[in-house]
Amino acid sequence: MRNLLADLRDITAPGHVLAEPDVVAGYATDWTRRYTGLATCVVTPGSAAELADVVRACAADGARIIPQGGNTGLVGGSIPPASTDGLAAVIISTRRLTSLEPVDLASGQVTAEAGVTIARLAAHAESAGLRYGVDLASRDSATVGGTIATNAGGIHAVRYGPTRSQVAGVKAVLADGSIVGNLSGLTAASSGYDLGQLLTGSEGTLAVITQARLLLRPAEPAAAVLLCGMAGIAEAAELTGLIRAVVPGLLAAEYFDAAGLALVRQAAGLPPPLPAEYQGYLLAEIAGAADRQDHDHLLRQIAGARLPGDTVLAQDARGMAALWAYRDRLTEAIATAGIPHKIDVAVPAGELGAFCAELGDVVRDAAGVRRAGALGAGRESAHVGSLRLIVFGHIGVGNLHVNVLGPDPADTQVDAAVARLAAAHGGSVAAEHGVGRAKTGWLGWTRTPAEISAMRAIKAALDPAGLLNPGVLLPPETATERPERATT
Ligand code: FAD
Ligand code: 2HG
Ligand code: ZN
Repeated sequence: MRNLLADLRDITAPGHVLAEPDVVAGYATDWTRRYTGLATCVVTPGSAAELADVVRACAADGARIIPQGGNTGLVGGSIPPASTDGLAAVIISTRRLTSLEPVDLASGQVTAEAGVTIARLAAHAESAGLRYGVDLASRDSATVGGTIATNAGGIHAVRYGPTRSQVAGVKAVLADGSIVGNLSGLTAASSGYDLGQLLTGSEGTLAVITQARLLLRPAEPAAAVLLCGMAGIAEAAELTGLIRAVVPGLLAAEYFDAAGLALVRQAAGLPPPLPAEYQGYLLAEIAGAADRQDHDHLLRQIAGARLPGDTVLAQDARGMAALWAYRDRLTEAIATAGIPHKIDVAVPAGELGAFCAELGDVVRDAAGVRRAGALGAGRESAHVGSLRLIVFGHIGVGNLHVNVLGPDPADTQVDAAVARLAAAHGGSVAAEHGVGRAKTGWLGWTRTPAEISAMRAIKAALDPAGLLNPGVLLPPETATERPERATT
């Protein structure tokens, strides 16, 4: 191990192999504080070539390699394993890979190094009159490499798709230190397997991404943000469908529940958004129409599509930001209340109501809380004793974030029960946050044995020694059952 540290120090400029325990511990703990691991050191290479040398040195030593960007991931994928088994574990941080090329207006694309943050990329695109299609509340820290590795979704996925839809090419370092990839941005080219798309969503298990060629979109400023109060998620899903049908530019459709709103209001000191209180809230962001008349017509159509409830509409930048605050600050607000269990799932639009109707009971049973009557069937959110359930997410793409406060952070019963419920409703146990370390055991509820075997074969071909992010994404080698479909 001493030799490995010396080798890594020979490769990088002075000060870029961090081995002080306190510093390493900071990198080895995730954003939520729920996941923590053991690493020998953190290396911050200054170029792709240097990163390749670091990977080669790790491979020669049999050291595990944990790629890390902004460390904002929520499923423990950027954190080393908790036990070393006598092997070294090296976190390779991309925080020095920050070069950003000028926007190529002819192709509407840009090339960015893996450590560029999403906020910087977005500002860069905007300064060229374009927009980057992925935006998320972690924008100031989340990186190009990390968002590609997780196939991040975010608030505009309903309009532009997840990160996968923005990737025109990547460059990456494989486990043997070879550099592969293509940044030509020639989307018309088709000459075999698309490594960029293969690495998108691979969560650091197949290669370390060093650079990416990304598609940009036309600038589409928001013209209005609506916040509607309603009886629950089924109504919110229905209204989302109605708005989608009449609005050509639905930029975001986000849901949050009463429990989430209460936490945000408390943490951020915000006033109530609507005169009355509701079980659920839909926030919709709409792009501008061609002219004022069209725009007014559009709003009248949306108003016509409204379900019973209450709506507030903002059309100026300040008003829109004020409404977004109720949604954007949820994760932060939850973190102020404890270490949450975060279960990021995808559920088909038509099943969202049934999923949430069962969720309270499922969470309470898994957490071992007695039936106190406080969480009646059909209620989506509640606070029972020390158990708090908060449901929100990107309803326009069926992506829900179930957050549970109360159960011991080390306990996984609640997480498994919620994931199983999503799978039983025809959904996915993992969505935009990925599988990480948190969900490997449940992958078989969502993917078939043949698919998992194919993924293992790809992993074995690209990383035969299993050095890249071991314990992330792929399940342990035991059979996993598929749940029965829920009867609702
Ligand atoms: P990290 O957390 O460092 O790593 C995440 C995974 O990617 C790990 O498996 C890691 O090994 C791998 N990885 C990182 N860099 C590389 C690389 N260069 N090459 C190969 N593998 C790599 N996520 C969403 O999808 N949508 C949201 O709306 C959203 N909102 C969030 C809001 C908050 C407040 C927070 C804290 C998180 C949010 N997230 C969201 C989760 C997180 O920001 C995303 O998962 C993001 O993609 C992680 O990027 P990162 O650079 O921080 O990656
Ligand atoms: C969001 O949509 C993020 O805000 C974080 O994906 C979700 O905190 C969460 O559970
Ligand atoms: Zn999200």
